[in-house]
Amino acid sequence: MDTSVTISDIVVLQTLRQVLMMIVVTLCSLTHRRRIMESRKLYFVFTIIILMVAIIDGVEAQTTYIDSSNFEKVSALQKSPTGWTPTEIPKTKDYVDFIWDEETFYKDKMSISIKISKEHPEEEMIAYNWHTDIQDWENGHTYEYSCWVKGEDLKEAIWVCVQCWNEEMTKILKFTTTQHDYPLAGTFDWQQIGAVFTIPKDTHKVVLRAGIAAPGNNGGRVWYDEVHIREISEQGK
Ligand SMILES: [Ca+2]
Repeated sequence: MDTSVTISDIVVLQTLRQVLMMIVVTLCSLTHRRRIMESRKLYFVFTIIILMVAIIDGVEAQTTYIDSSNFEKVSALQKSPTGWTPTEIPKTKDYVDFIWDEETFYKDKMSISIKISKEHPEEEMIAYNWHTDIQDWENGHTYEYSCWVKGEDLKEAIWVCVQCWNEEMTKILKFTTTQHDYPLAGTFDWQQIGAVFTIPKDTHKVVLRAGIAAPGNNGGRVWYDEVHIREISEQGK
């Protein structure tokens, strides 16, 4: 029986957790004003809610990732997010900002962002992205990646994709992207996206890219936070 927890399961659990915590806060507020906790029934409801929140936290804590990025600073000397590199193109560098952002983030204190100027040349079709090499994967195994994203003034969908490369780095053996299942454009608040991929034999490098394209997204901006990759199943299972 497959007991793995998918992205949609985690989103449902997180939403349920938020609702339960709101009920707890409301109950605490009522207690303060009306001594309502003298009721045994309400004590019982309060206890059940706290237990459910603890169970949800336990399910999330059991999720094991092969690779994760939260984009937080490890040391004061660090100049860029650990393991991540921007695609910087000399002739358009004045029109694109790759930002390690301390003002907008989904969790903790930092995220990564790409901001494309309104003046970016119209004739340059470029897929700007932050990218990282995924670690600790195995050929033939199936993995799920997930990421929280936020967008502003985007005309074309943002994407998070995975490329499985051959040894010579001349051919992509497998390409997976979020664009079809999560066609997110315009201005939108933080939400979680992701996809599932199986690594073909003869793969030597697996690269995850998070980005937006110009000139379609000129004047737009995207943020990424909490990137996770976890194994779904081993070969033959
Ligand atoms: Ca973060």
